[in-house]
Amino acid sequence: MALTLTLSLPSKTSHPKLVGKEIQYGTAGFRTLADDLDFVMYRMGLLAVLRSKCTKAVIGIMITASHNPLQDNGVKLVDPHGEMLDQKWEKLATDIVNVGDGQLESVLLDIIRSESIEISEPGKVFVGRDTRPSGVALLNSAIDGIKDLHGELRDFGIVTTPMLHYFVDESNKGNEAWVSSYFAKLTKAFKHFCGEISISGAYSPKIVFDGANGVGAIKMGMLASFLDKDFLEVEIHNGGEGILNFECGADFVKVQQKLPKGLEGIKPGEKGVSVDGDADRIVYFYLDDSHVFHLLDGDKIASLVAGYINELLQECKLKLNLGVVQTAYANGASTKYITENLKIPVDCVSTGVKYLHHKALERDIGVYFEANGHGTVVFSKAALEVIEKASVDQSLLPSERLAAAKLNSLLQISNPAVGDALSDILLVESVLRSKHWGLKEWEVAYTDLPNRLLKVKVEDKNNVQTTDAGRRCTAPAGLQEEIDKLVKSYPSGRSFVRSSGTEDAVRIYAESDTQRNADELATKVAIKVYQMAGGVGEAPSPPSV
Ligand code: NG1
Ligand code: ZN
Repeated sequence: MALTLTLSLPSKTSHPKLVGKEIQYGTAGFRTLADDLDFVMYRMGLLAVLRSKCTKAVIGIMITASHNPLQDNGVKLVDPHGEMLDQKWEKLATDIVNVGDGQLESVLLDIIRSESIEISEPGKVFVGRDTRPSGVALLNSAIDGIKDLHGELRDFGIVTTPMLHYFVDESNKGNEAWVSSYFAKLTKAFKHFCGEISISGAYSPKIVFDGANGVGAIKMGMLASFLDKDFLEVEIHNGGEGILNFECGADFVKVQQKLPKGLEGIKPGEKGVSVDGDADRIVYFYLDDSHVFHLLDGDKIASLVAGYINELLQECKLKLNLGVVQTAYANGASTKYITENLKIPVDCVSTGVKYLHHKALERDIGVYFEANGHGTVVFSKAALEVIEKASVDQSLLPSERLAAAKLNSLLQISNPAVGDALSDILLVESVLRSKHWGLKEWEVAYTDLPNRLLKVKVEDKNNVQTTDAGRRCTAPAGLQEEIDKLVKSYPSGRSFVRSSGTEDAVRIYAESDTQRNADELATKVAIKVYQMAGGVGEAPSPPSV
């Protein structure tokens, strides 16, 4: 039957397309200067309604540019289970954003046809945004798009990215999706886990919290109000008085490997925790007695949490399949420790949470973390049932039942939809409390290989193409061979380059036996990228040796 459907888009003329270069739905959706995003938001509002009609489920729109500077913003769609947008639809998103105003209706009709969308289905969209002032106008543009296709809207206001993912997931499961139910679920499980464990040894429930001047600070304040100080004592810094992500937050601390602004007064041994601008990443840190800075990043969190889950599985003698998922940015020492010491299998996948999440779902229990502190624990329904059953199975030893009960509440603390800084803090604190550890006791498991992350601007980042989970470079021709030659001359050397999915740049990662060597290797590789992949602006400075 011929489709006679036509679309009228009354708000289209208020959101004209900017004439500029193509933009792509990248690792975390569209991300660029906020000033350039008005028409993108409008079109994502339209697309979200179509995606909702297509999946017959609630879809999320999150407006954030995460750890990027204040003047940036971005948008990503959240799929029905709270996961990142389906890859086929990422392509549709790119198509819809890059067509001229004149073709917009016909591209939408193409999607309706090719995806067999029943236009009379309801379209339900949840929206949320971080604290960026630009988010208000951008949200209104998205709402125009939602309304033009007669979608229903629920606006959660300022929320963390993982909260929005959680609300979408819960709502589609038929559960309540309220801010209060989110906090109640996390804190109930945390209290249940910690209630039986006294505070002793090197453990302290106090954290010195860097909120990156963003939504994480607001929501941490709310989370803390559900917990008294015997559970978690939080001293909040960078609560919004300064500039978002400026010299603070998880990305700054991880990349610069130093204290964030505002936490200069942290005392040796105190637990520092930084989140990023939309609170989906965390890193821990502390100063030792000589005021030397120590970082405990996503790799350390993965090893702590997976190691502990493994211990519990052994104690309750459940044969569940546990695995860790990392990316090429994981420190080589962490991968070695997890596989050789903990004897837990590790998969390496391409950068981007969607890849980690999907790989982790292949296990009964999957722990995934990017080195930058983005990650969570996921588990199958069947695994949870086995654990729940074991926790009350009178034929087991009391110690076995107890281990299963602990595992059960630990899994309830995680946000299974996506990496979540707030739930990750509660996870880490649960494990540390259970082991009576401070950060030093956690840190000694393995020593990070010194590393350096750099970036280089090039004319077109698509000049750099990679394979093997981003670890080998296939274009420009000859670059990989140059990297291989450089790597050979550094003890424990490893380096790779890939184009960023969130910034207009090529990233360079290097590790080696000393910080000096890691820095030198990273700089030499950066110079090669600059020379061979069309570097723009100032060339990376040669190492001073
Ligand atoms: P890109 O810009 O593609 O490297 C960065 C992070 C990713 C992921 C996304 C989403 C690094 C090296 N890369 O991606 O791991 O977190 O941002 O925010 O940390
Ligand atoms: Zn983020």
